[in-house]
Amino acid sequence: MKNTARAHTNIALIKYWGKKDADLRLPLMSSISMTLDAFYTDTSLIIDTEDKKFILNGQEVTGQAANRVFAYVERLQKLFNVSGNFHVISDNHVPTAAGLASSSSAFAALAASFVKAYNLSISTKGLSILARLGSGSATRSVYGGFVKWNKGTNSSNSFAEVIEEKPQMDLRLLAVEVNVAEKKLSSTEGMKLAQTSPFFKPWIARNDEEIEQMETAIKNNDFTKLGQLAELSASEMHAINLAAQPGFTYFANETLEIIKLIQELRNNGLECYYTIDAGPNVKILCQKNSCSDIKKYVKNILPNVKIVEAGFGPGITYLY
Ligand code: 2P0
Repeated sequence: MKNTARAHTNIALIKYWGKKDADLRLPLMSSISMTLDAFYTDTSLIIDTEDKKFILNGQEVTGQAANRVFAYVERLQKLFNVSGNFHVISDNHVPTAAGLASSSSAFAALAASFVKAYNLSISTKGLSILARLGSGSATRSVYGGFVKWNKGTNSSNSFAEVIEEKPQMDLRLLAVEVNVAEKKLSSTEGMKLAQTSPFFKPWIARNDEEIEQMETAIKNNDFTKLGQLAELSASEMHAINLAAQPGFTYFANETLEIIKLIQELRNNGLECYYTIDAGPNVKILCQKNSCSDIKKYVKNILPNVKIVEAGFGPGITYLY
């Protein structure tokens, strides 16, 4: 029986950045993402063990990170009226060089391994709902390709669906890791603060239109429109953060240097766009034939950054 679940990370092209219900992780906006092939988490849930353990990349984890994982599994146990101690064994194949958060793949893989361990019969839609309870972005990692998370109005209608599972679009992502050791504000905390910004409400009001435009760009295989919309969504999110009360930013000096470079490359005819999450790292959206030139230009201004290239990844799979 295949007990290990594999989920890939995703990058939001239209951002999720605000909750209307923190406990249920119900978002204030719908979002659209691209699942990535290069980064994934493999997780097995072993049940009816003597004690409770979280083992990540071969090492036992304790403290806050372990407590979040335990609380999540216990929450699912309550929901399904099952019990028992358990071991969560995870391997994260998210290279530290990528500067990508792994909570999307981590909670999607954990939700899937829970369902498998207890032999529950649940649809992929149901799995997407369960993943959402662990981390909002995990709701999208259940599927591959281009994915949309409909915000919904309650826990049973807030889940993701596929827009295109195996997209034909010529689209690559270059994850550029900026070298900073600053402690970052978690997504959960950042999105709480963002709601104090005067630009937050106008942004929410634009969500339906932005989602519709992005879906159209995907359906039309329109890389230019997709890039423009993704960059705008990221810029809006980060402008909101700057104008929060108190204001904050995830940007480092290098983040701005790369943004300026991307604008300059575009002005010179090399088409590429940026998107940025809750950290200083920049993800560049580009087409296959321009990847190597773009990497070279980034290295010219920042020789020490690491760059990892990714394409479209699949949804949940079960291994072993
Ligand atoms: C996203 N990001 O849509 C957004 C856009 C970054 C920017 O990190 O609090 O880890 O667990 O629901 O899913 C989403 O943060 O936050 C996130 P929680 P999550 O991917």
